[in-house]
Amino acid sequence: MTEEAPVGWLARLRQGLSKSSSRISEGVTAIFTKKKLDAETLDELEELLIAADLGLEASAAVREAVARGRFDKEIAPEEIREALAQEIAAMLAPSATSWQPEGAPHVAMIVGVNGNGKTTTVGKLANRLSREGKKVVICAADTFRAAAVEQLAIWAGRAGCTLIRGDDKADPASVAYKALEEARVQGADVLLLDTAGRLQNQKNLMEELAKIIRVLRKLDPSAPHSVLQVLDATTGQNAHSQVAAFKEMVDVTGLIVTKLDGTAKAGVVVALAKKFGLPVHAIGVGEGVEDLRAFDAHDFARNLVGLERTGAIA
Ligand SMILES: Nc1nc2c(ncn2[C@@H]2O[C@H](COP(=O)(O)OP(=O)(O)OP(=O)(O)O)[C@@H](O)[C@H]2O)c(=O)[nH]1
Ligand SMILES: [Mg+2]
Repeated sequence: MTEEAPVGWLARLRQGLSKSSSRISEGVTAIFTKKKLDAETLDELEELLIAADLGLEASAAVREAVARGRFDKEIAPEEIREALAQEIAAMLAPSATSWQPEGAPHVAMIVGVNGNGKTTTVGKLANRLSREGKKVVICAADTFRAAAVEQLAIWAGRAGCTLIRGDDKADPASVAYKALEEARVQGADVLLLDTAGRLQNQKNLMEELAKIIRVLRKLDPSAPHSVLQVLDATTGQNAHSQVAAFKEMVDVTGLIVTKLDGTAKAGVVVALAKKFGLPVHAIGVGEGVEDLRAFDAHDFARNLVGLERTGAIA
Protein backbone atom coordinates (compact mmCIF):
# COMPACT_ATOMS: atom_id res chain seq x y z
CA MET A 1 0.00 0.00 0.00
CA THR A 2 1.22 3.48 -0.75
CA GLU A 3 1.77 6.15 1.84
CA GLU A 4 -0.15 8.91 0.04
CA ALA A 5 -2.78 10.36 2.29
CA PRO A 6 -5.05 12.81 0.52
CA VAL A 7 -7.13 15.32 2.42
CA GLY A 8 -10.11 13.01 2.08
CA TRP A 9 -8.41 10.36 4.14
CA LEU A 10 -7.36 12.78 6.88
CA ALA A 11 -10.94 13.97 7.16
CA ARG A 12 -12.09 10.37 7.41
CA LEU A 13 -9.44 9.62 9.98
CA ARG A 14 -10.43 12.63 12.06
CA GLN A 15 -14.11 11.76 11.79
CA GLY A 16 -13.39 8.10 12.48
CA LEU A 17 -11.38 8.81 15.60
CA SER A 18 -13.78 11.48 16.84
CA LYS A 19 -15.31 9.32 19.56
CA SER A 20 -11.89 8.59 20.98
CA SER A 21 -10.49 12.07 20.45
CA SER A 22 -13.40 13.90 22.05
CA ARG A 23 -13.04 11.74 25.13
CA ILE A 24 -9.33 12.47 25.43
CA SER A 25 -9.57 16.09 24.38
CA GLU A 26 -12.45 16.99 26.73
CA GLY A 27 -10.78 15.06 29.50
CA VAL A 28 -7.55 17.01 29.08
CA THR A 29 -9.43 20.31 29.14
CA ALA A 30 -11.31 19.30 32.27
CA ILE A 31 -8.12 18.27 34.04
CA PHE A 32 -5.78 21.07 33.03
CA THR A 33 -7.75 24.26 32.75
CA LYS A 34 -5.98 26.68 35.10
CA LYS A 35 -4.17 23.91 36.86
CA LYS A 36 -0.59 22.98 37.47
CA LEU A 37 0.90 19.82 36.21
CA ASP A 38 1.35 18.00 39.50
CA ALA A 39 1.02 14.47 40.81
CA GLU A 40 -2.75 14.80 41.08
CA THR A 41 -3.37 16.10 37.56
CA LEU A 42 -0.93 13.53 36.21
CA ASP A 43 -2.89 10.79 37.96
CA GLU A 44 -6.04 12.06 36.30
CA LEU A 45 -4.31 12.21 32.93
CA GLU A 46 -3.07 8.65 33.30
CA GLU A 47 -6.58 7.47 34.23
CA LEU A 48 -7.94 9.21 31.14
CA LEU A 49 -5.43 7.39 28.92
CA ILE A 50 -6.22 4.06 30.54
CA ALA A 51 -9.94 4.71 29.99
CA ALA A 52 -9.16 5.32 26.30
CA ASP A 53 -7.59 1.83 26.26
CA LEU A 54 -3.98 2.83 25.81
CA GLY A 55 -3.16 0.17 28.35
CA LEU A 56 -1.34 0.46 31.68
CA GLU A 57 2.18 0.35 30.34
CA ALA A 58 1.72 2.87 27.54
CA SER A 59 -0.34 5.18 29.77
CA ALA A 60 2.39 5.22 32.43
CA ALA A 61 5.07 5.84 29.82
CA VAL A 62 3.14 8.73 28.27
CA ARG A 63 2.48 10.20 31.71
CA GLU A 64 6.16 10.20 32.49
CA ALA A 65 7.15 11.70 29.18
CA VAL A 66 4.55 14.47 29.45
CA ALA A 67 5.71 15.34 32.98
CA ARG A 68 9.34 15.69 31.96
CA GLY A 69 10.32 19.37 32.09
CA ARG A 70 6.78 20.47 32.79
CA PHE A 71 6.28 19.35 36.37
CA ASP A 72 4.89 21.96 38.76
CA LYS A 73 4.25 24.41 35.96
CA GLU A 74 0.94 25.84 34.90
CA ILE A 75 0.14 24.37 31.56
CA ALA A 76 -2.59 24.91 28.96
CA PRO A 77 -4.70 21.99 27.75
CA GLU A 78 -3.46 22.63 24.19
CA GLU A 79 0.10 22.16 25.31
CA ILE A 80 -0.84 18.89 26.98
CA ARG A 81 -2.54 17.68 23.82
CA GLU A 82 0.54 18.58 21.80
CA ALA A 83 2.76 16.73 24.25
CA LEU A 84 0.46 13.72 24.22
CA ALA A 85 0.41 13.60 20.44
CA GLN A 86 4.19 13.81 20.32
CA GLU A 87 4.75 11.05 22.85
CA ILE A 88 2.12 8.76 21.34
CA ALA A 89 3.49 9.28 17.84
CA ALA A 90 7.01 8.47 19.04
CA MET A 91 5.72 5.32 20.70
CA LEU A 92 3.86 4.25 17.57
CA ALA A 93 6.47 5.15 15.00
CA PRO A 94 8.39 1.84 15.12
CA SER A 95 5.15 -0.09 14.54
CA ALA A 96 3.86 1.99 11.66
CA THR A 97 5.22 0.01 8.74
CA SER A 98 3.19 -0.06 5.58
CA TRP A 99 2.53 -3.43 4.03
CA GLN A 100 4.60 -4.01 0.92
CA PRO A 101 3.74 -7.34 -0.69
CA GLU A 102 6.91 -8.44 -2.43
CA GLY A 103 7.67 -11.42 -4.66
CA ALA A 104 5.02 -12.64 -7.04
CA PRO A 105 2.68 -14.08 -6.25
CA HIS A 106 2.91 -12.78 -2.72
CA VAL A 107 0.67 -15.00 -0.63
CA ALA A 108 -1.10 -13.16 2.20
CA MET A 109 -3.35 -14.93 4.66
CA ILE A 110 -5.88 -12.78 6.46
CA VAL A 111 -6.74 -14.20 9.87
CA GLY A 112 -8.69 -13.13 12.93
CA VAL A 113 -11.69 -13.72 15.12
CA ASN A 114 -15.09 -13.84 13.42
CA GLY A 115 -16.72 -10.53 12.69
CA ASN A 116 -13.49 -8.54 13.06
CA GLY A 117 -13.58 -7.35 9.47
CA LYS A 118 -11.41 -9.88 7.60
CA THR A 119 -13.57 -10.20 4.50
CA THR A 120 -14.10 -6.46 4.27
CA THR A 121 -10.37 -5.89 4.70
CA VAL A 122 -9.56 -8.39 1.94
CA GLY A 123 -11.98 -6.47 -0.30
CA LYS A 124 -10.46 -3.11 0.55
CA LEU A 125 -6.89 -4.37 0.10
CA ALA A 126 -7.81 -5.94 -3.25
CA ASN A 127 -9.26 -2.65 -4.44
CA ARG A 128 -6.27 -0.65 -3.32
CA LEU A 129 -3.72 -3.01 -4.82
CA SER A 130 -5.66 -3.23 -8.09
CA ARG A 131 -5.75 0.53 -8.34
CA GLU A 132 -1.99 0.56 -7.87
CA GLY A 133 -1.79 -1.61 -10.97
CA LYS A 134 -1.18 -4.89 -9.18
CA LYS A 135 -2.85 -8.07 -10.31
CA VAL A 136 -4.72 -9.62 -7.41
CA VAL A 137 -6.37 -13.00 -6.92
CA ILE A 138 -8.71 -13.44 -3.97
CA CYS A 139 -9.33 -16.80 -2.36
CA ALA A 140 -12.43 -17.54 -0.32
CA ALA A 141 -10.79 -19.95 2.09
CA ASP A 142 -13.68 -19.33 4.47
CA THR A 143 -15.94 -22.09 3.24
CA PHE A 144 -17.48 -22.25 6.70
CA ARG A 145 -19.84 -19.38 5.96
CA ALA A 146 -21.58 -19.35 2.58
CA ALA A 147 -22.44 -15.66 2.88
CA ALA A 148 -18.74 -14.84 3.14
CA VAL A 149 -18.17 -16.09 -0.40
CA GLU A 150 -20.98 -13.92 -1.76
CA GLN A 151 -19.59 -10.96 0.17
CA LEU A 152 -16.17 -11.57 -1.37
CA ALA A 153 -17.63 -11.98 -4.84
CA ILE A 154 -19.03 -8.44 -4.62
CA TRP A 155 -15.67 -7.02 -3.48
CA ALA A 156 -13.79 -8.99 -6.16
CA GLY A 157 -16.20 -7.71 -8.81
CA ARG A 158 -15.59 -4.12 -7.71
CA ALA A 159 -11.84 -4.60 -7.72
CA GLY A 160 -11.95 -6.42 -11.05
CA CYS A 161 -10.00 -9.38 -9.74
CA THR A 162 -10.48 -13.12 -9.87
CA LEU A 163 -12.15 -14.88 -6.97
CA ILE A 164 -11.36 -18.52 -6.38
CA ARG A 165 -14.03 -20.31 -4.45
CA GLY A 166 -14.70 -23.89 -3.55
CA ASP A 167 -17.89 -25.85 -3.56
CA ASP A 168 -20.05 -25.44 -0.51
CA LYS A 169 -18.20 -26.78 2.54
CA ALA A 170 -15.14 -27.61 0.44
CA ASP A 171 -11.85 -28.12 2.25
CA PRO A 172 -10.38 -24.60 2.65
CA ALA A 173 -6.88 -25.98 2.06
CA SER A 174 -7.87 -27.37 -1.34
CA VAL A 175 -9.43 -24.03 -2.29
CA ALA A 176 -6.24 -22.25 -1.21
CA TYR A 177 -4.16 -24.66 -3.32
CA LYS A 178 -6.35 -24.04 -6.34
CA ALA A 179 -6.10 -20.29 -5.78
CA LEU A 180 -2.30 -20.33 -5.66
CA GLU A 181 -2.20 -22.39 -8.86
CA GLU A 182 -4.50 -19.87 -10.50
CA ALA A 183 -2.49 -16.91 -9.18
CA ARG A 184 0.60 -18.43 -10.80
CA VAL A 185 -1.15 -19.09 -14.10
CA GLN A 186 -2.37 -15.49 -14.17
CA GLY A 187 1.02 -14.14 -13.16
CA ALA A 188 -0.68 -12.38 -10.25
CA ASP A 189 1.27 -10.13 -7.91
CA VAL A 190 -0.73 -10.88 -4.79
CA LEU A 191 -2.94 -13.69 -3.56
CA LEU A 192 -5.22 -12.66 -0.69
CA LEU A 193 -6.64 -15.55 1.31
CA ASP A 194 -9.74 -14.84 3.38
CA THR A 195 -9.98 -17.36 6.21
CA ALA A 196 -12.69 -18.40 8.66
CA GLY A 197 -12.76 -16.68 12.03
CA ARG A 198 -14.66 -19.23 13.95
CA LEU A 199 -14.55 -22.95 14.05
CA GLN A 200 -15.99 -24.86 16.96
CA ASN A 201 -12.85 -24.29 19.00
CA GLN A 202 -9.32 -22.99 18.81
CA LYS A 203 -7.90 -26.44 18.09
CA ASN A 204 -10.07 -26.83 14.98
CA LEU A 205 -9.20 -23.37 13.78
CA MET A 206 -5.51 -24.01 14.36
CA GLU A 207 -5.69 -27.27 12.42
CA GLU A 208 -7.49 -25.61 9.56
CA LEU A 209 -4.98 -22.75 9.31
CA ALA A 210 -2.05 -25.15 9.64
CA LYS A 211 -3.45 -27.33 6.87
CA ILE A 212 -3.90 -24.36 4.55
CA ILE A 213 -0.26 -23.42 5.15
CA ARG A 214 0.97 -26.99 4.66
CA VAL A 215 -0.84 -27.31 1.37
CA LEU A 216 0.30 -23.90 0.10
CA ARG A 217 3.89 -24.93 0.83
CA LYS A 218 3.60 -27.84 -1.56
CA LEU A 219 3.49 -25.23 -4.30
CA ASP A 220 5.66 -22.58 -2.68
CA PRO A 221 7.75 -23.54 0.36
CA SER A 222 8.08 -19.87 1.32
CA ALA A 223 4.32 -19.25 1.52
CA PRO A 224 2.51 -17.60 3.19
CA HIS A 225 4.63 -14.47 2.90
CA SER A 226 2.35 -12.42 5.12
CA VAL A 227 -0.09 -13.43 7.83
CA LEU A 228 -2.16 -10.38 8.62
CA GLN A 229 -4.31 -10.48 11.71
CA VAL A 230 -7.39 -8.30 11.61
CA LEU A 231 -8.50 -6.83 14.94
CA ASP A 232 -11.71 -5.04 15.83
CA ALA A 233 -10.89 -1.92 17.86
CA THR A 234 -14.31 -1.96 19.52
CA THR A 235 -13.26 -5.06 21.44
CA GLY A 236 -10.71 -2.88 23.28
CA GLN A 237 -8.40 -4.85 25.53
CA ASN A 238 -9.79 -8.18 24.23
CA ALA A 239 -7.71 -7.56 21.14
CA HIS A 240 -4.66 -8.44 23.26
CA SER A 241 -5.80 -11.96 24.03
CA GLN A 242 -6.77 -12.40 20.39
CA VAL A 243 -3.27 -11.54 19.19
CA ALA A 244 -1.77 -13.85 21.80
CA ALA A 245 -4.07 -16.69 20.72
CA PHE A 246 -3.37 -16.28 17.00
CA LYS A 247 0.35 -15.96 17.53
CA GLU A 248 0.21 -19.44 19.01
CA MET A 249 -1.55 -20.75 15.93
CA VAL A 250 0.30 -19.01 13.10
CA ASP A 251 3.26 -16.70 12.57
CA VAL A 252 1.38 -13.43 12.50
CA THR A 253 3.51 -10.93 10.57
CA GLY A 254 1.40 -7.82 11.02
CA LEU A 255 -1.82 -6.31 12.32
CA ILE A 256 -4.69 -4.43 10.75
CA VAL A 257 -7.03 -2.67 13.17
CA THR A 258 -10.58 -2.04 11.95
CA LYS A 259 -13.67 -0.25 13.23
CA LEU A 260 -11.77 2.58 14.85
CA ASP A 261 -14.76 4.71 13.91
CA GLY A 262 -17.11 2.75 16.14
CA THR A 263 -15.28 3.19 19.41
CA ALA A 264 -13.87 5.56 22.00
CA LYS A 265 -11.17 2.92 22.58
CA ALA A 266 -8.93 3.70 19.61
CA GLY A 267 -6.07 3.97 22.09
CA VAL A 268 -5.92 0.17 21.95
CA VAL A 269 -3.71 0.55 18.88
CA VAL A 270 -1.08 2.19 21.10
CA ALA A 271 -1.32 -0.60 23.66
CA LEU A 272 -1.08 -3.30 20.98
CA ALA A 273 1.90 -1.71 19.32
CA LYS A 274 3.72 -1.42 22.62
CA LYS A 275 2.93 -4.92 23.79
CA PHE A 276 3.49 -7.07 20.72
CA GLY A 277 6.01 -5.15 18.69
CA LEU A 278 4.22 -6.28 15.54
CA PRO A 279 3.87 -3.87 12.66
CA VAL A 280 0.49 -2.17 12.43
CA HIS A 281 0.11 -2.09 8.67
CA ALA A 282 -3.23 -0.42 8.24
CA ILE A 283 -6.26 0.90 10.05
CA GLY A 284 -9.94 0.91 9.11
CA VAL A 285 -12.27 3.76 9.95
CA GLY A 286 -15.41 2.69 8.09
CA GLU A 287 -17.04 0.16 5.82
CA GLY A 288 -16.24 1.84 2.51
CA VAL A 289 -13.43 1.00 0.13
CA GLU A 290 -11.68 4.28 1.00
CA ASP A 291 -11.76 3.60 4.71
CA LEU A 292 -8.61 1.50 5.01
CA ARG A 293 -5.19 3.07 4.80
CA ALA A 294 -1.60 2.60 5.78
CA PHE A 295 -1.07 3.40 9.43
CA ASP A 296 0.70 6.70 9.96
CA ALA A 297 1.89 7.25 13.53
CA HIS A 298 1.93 11.05 13.35
CA ASP A 299 -1.54 11.45 11.80
CA PHE A 300 -3.04 8.83 14.08
CA ALA A 301 -1.59 10.32 17.27
CA ARG A 302 -2.68 13.87 16.45
CA ASN A 303 -6.18 12.83 15.50
CA LEU A 304 -6.45 10.57 18.53
CA VAL A 305 -5.95 13.49 20.89
CA GLY A 306 -8.04 15.90 18.84
CA LEU A 307 -5.35 17.84 17.00
CA GLU A 308 -5.18 18.28 13.27
CA ARG A 309 -2.04 17.64 11.30
CA THR A 310 -1.24 21.36 11.04
CA GLY A 311 -1.33 21.75 14.78
CA ALA A 312 -4.68 23.52 14.96
CA ILE A 313 -7.23 22.17 17.38
CA ALA A 314 -9.71 19.94 15.59
N1 LIG B 1 -17.65 0.77 11.04
C1 LIG B 1 -16.82 -0.13 10.49
N2 LIG B 1 -17.30 -1.31 10.13
C2 LIG B 1 -16.44 -2.20 9.61
C3 LIG B 1 -15.06 -1.92 9.40
N3 LIG B 1 -14.48 -3.02 8.88
C4 LIG B 1 -15.46 -3.93 8.75
N4 LIG B 1 -16.65 -3.46 9.19
C5 LIG B 1 -17.95 -4.15 9.24
O1 LIG B 1 -17.89 -5.22 10.17
C6 LIG B 1 -18.77 -6.27 9.78
C7 LIG B 1 -18.03 -7.60 9.77
O2 LIG B 1 -17.05 -7.55 8.76
P1 LIG B 1 -16.55 -8.84 7.96
O3 LIG B 1 -15.55 -8.34 6.98
O4 LIG B 1 -17.67 -9.64 7.46
O5 LIG B 1 -15.83 -9.61 9.15
P2 LIG B 1 -15.16 -11.06 9.09
O6 LIG B 1 -13.99 -11.02 10.00
O7 LIG B 1 -14.91 -11.46 7.70
O8 LIG B 1 -16.31 -11.95 9.73
P3 LIG B 1 -16.46 -13.56 9.63
O9 LIG B 1 -16.30 -13.94 8.20
O10 LIG B 1 -17.83 -13.81 10.18
O11 LIG B 1 -15.40 -14.13 10.50
C8 LIG B 1 -19.32 -5.87 8.43
O12 LIG B 1 -20.61 -5.34 8.59
C9 LIG B 1 -18.36 -4.81 7.94
O13 LIG B 1 -18.94 -3.90 7.05
C10 LIG B 1 -14.58 -0.62 9.81
O14 LIG B 1 -13.38 -0.25 9.71
N5 LIG B 1 -15.51 0.23 10.35
MG1 LIG C 1 -15.47 -13.12 6.64
